Amino acid sequence: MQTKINLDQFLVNKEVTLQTEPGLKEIYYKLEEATKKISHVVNHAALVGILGKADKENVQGEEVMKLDELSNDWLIESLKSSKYCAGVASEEMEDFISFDQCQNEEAKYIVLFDPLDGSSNIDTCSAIGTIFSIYKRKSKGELLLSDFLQKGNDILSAGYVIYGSSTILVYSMGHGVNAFTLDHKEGEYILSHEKIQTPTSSTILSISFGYYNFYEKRVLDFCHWCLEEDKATNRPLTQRYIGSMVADIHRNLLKGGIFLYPATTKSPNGKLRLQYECNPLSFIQKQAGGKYTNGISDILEIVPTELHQRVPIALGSSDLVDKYLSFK
Ligand code: AHM
Ligand code: MG
Repeated sequence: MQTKINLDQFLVNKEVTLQTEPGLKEIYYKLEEATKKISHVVNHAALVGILGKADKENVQGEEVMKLDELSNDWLIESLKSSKYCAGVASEEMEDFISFDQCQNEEAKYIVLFDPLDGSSNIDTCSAIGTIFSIYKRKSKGELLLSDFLQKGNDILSAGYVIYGSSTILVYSMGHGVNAFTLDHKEGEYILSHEKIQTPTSSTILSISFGYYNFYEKRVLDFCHWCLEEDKATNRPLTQRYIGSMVADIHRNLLKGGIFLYPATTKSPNGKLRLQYECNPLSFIQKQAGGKYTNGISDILEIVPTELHQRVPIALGSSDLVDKYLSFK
């Protein structure tokens, strides 16, 4: 039988980035700790009375679920206990948090996260996830807002944990994408997908047609192209849209496809957040050989001007992203 490699062993033995950034190892231990707890509670949510709404709205006026809050608290608690983590910013909080240790030289890293993406699926047992990215802070002493407004290309490491039929942690430190499946019995993330590469061509289209009447012409033209019949290019494409970005992206990462959350006439910047969702997932997609765009430029080159910035996004297999960009 093949020897099992857990995430901690993989990081120590295979992750070259740790040679220059050894503190990242501990940040990952903390992310593992928190996401294992989230995974457990997501699996038992109905039994421990934490399904449903928390009876408040987040900074963006969206409904907060009880599990959103709990996941947020656990990530903060775990990361706060690392001397290497200076502070965090979360999709669920208006401002970033500076930890006491931010005054110390060792506290080199900051972490941005969406604690539980796809919240609207929590109560119906569909896949949801935690998305994270780690940056090196630029300041010394007190943390500054500018530490959290770095462009995606400054990411040191990013990834996500999908809580689906399995719990899987997918990450990259800029040298490819690897995935680890949580062995619930052992309580360890075990290497299950090494060096993931997104197929360059695919037949999966992931977009919400609920906004059909609000998309710009270019998006509609692309969708119409996807739905045309053409055997040579395997069209029409199959439509798959869960409404949980992590789940849609994870499927497309492995099988190929294109995921779009474009601008609409009602939301000219789309819905998804640059720092918490689009940057980390574009980083992963790039590392897996796929493409990503806001329709005009390179998402990872956008310098954020605020903590909760939104951006339209299309990402996935390179042939489909190129095709999308060919429509004007
Ligand atoms: P959330 O972070 O509040 O869960 O919102 C983000 C989610 C994404 O996971 C998903 O792609 C999108 O919202 C779905 O939105 P819509 O219901 O408008 O299609
Ligand atoms: Mg989200």
